[in-house]
Amino acid sequence: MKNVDLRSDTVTRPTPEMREAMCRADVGDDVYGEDPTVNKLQELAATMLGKEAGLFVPSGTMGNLSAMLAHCQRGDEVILGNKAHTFLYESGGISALGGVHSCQLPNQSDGSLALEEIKNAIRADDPHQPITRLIALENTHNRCGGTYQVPAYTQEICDFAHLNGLAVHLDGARIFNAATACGMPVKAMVDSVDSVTFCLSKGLCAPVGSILCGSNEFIRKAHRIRKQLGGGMRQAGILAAAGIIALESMVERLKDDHARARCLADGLRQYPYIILDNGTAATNMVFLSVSDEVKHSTRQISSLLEKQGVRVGAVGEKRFRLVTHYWIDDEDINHTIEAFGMIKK
Ligand code: TLP
Repeated sequence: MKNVDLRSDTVTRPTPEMREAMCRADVGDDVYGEDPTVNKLQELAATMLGKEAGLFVPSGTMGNLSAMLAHCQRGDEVILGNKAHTFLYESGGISALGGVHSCQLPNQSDGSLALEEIKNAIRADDPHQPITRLIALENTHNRCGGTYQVPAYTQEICDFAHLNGLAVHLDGARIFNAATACGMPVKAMVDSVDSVTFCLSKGLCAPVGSILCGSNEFIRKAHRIRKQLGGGMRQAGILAAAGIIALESMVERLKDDHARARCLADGLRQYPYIILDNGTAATNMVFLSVSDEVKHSTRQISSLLEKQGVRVGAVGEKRFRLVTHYWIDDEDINHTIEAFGMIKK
């Protein structure tokens, strides 16, 4: 039986090369700063992103949380999108743990925030109001369909933020996908932001971990917060070893995931009862809805697909997300297209 798991690129298992590197990894106690493999990964990531320093964290969520708590004090406000991962899917950590208030602006369909709306959202110097401190962006944008923003957009927001004494954090969980789609080095994508988190454990295939990058001073603060959150790891070099392979040999191939996502979208277009989101697939995600012509419920559709060995993410009423990654090949794409042909029967 086939197992085509398109629920997310988080389901990726480490490659044989990663497992090998994990076995051989030189390790030490990272809480003492003595794990050579973690140190190497952090330096490599910071260099690739053009930032002074990097911090290895167990998850993207902890990377974003540590960053936002490092930028903001209790009672400060962060401007973010109403479809941002940091707003929707991180358990409200910034307010629960940091007392940080959020101002949610509508994400445009491409995942961007309108500069005019940001301008209007900045608080007056008035004791009734929280202090606007930070703008949080996301690239690629998950809930907006895996869409990406070009560096000029990020630069425009950052220029405005910096002129107004605000910092900008980028949730770049899939920033390497964004860079691939733009055909630009990742450094150019994050040049203007003050801090950025990216994930090693999505399209880059490492089993665990994300990196937060920023200035030396910022990373020193975030390092303390990571410890407060319980994210100080010991012989984490075992995990970092896979992260190094992720950065050295998995970035180039992301274009294959994007090509397969486009191929999947093109194949599904033949079915009149499948409504693909406009612009899908911009990167490695395909978002679609199934029309009422198909009488099955969301659950029944998922289960019909599963019976054929295809797993997809249900993200709403008859609405699905399919994410391509390293463990999905051309045959899996064809099999998935065929499986969608069965849901009408
Ligand atoms: N996203 C997951 C789910 O949480 C939705 C997925 O399957 O896509 N930022 C973005 C943009 C993300 O998509 C995710 C994970 C994270 C941050 C958090 O990363 P982790 O799961 O490592 O905490």
